[in-house]
Amino acid sequence: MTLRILPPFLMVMAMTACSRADHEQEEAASPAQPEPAPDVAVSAAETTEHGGHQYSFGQPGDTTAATRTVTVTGGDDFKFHPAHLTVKTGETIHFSVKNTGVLPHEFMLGDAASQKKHAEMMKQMPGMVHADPNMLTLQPGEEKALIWKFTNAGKVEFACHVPGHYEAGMRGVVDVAD
Ligand SMILES: [Cu+2]
Repeated sequence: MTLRILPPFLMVMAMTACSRADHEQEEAASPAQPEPAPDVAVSAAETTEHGGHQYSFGQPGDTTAATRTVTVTGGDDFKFHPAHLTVKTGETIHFSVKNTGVLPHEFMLGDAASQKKHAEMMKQMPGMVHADPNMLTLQPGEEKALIWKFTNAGKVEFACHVPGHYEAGMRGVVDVAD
């Protein structure tokens, strides 16, 4: 694999240059068995993930491609309403998320691994404000939109990682059906 000898910043450029269609084909061909990557590719993948480019559970959606709007509320009862949602693979959802409480809350979409990673980060830096396309930080009364395209069948979670909220039950599930 010739990319292996490139320094990480060139790997990032090479990876971000891939077209959307390429990614979809790769994911469709081998959703569960990613090739073991050499160390340099792993660090490049993390860089692109932090840059908001690649996610294992879908991708930032285009507003005009949204097939429906789903209103989700979250409040100081530490629950999301609704807490369960079913979508089809390939569907783009416009989430309209409202914080109905007097405390700040989050709405973060992610697979189990990314939820865990973010929860640990929030414990270390509770005041941290995020600008990733898979999540919203909502002040009391605030309402924001998040557009997401679900590209892989399986379960995606949504959660609030303000310390203590997830443990209190502030989470939900999106079932992505074939
Ligand atoms: Cu919360």
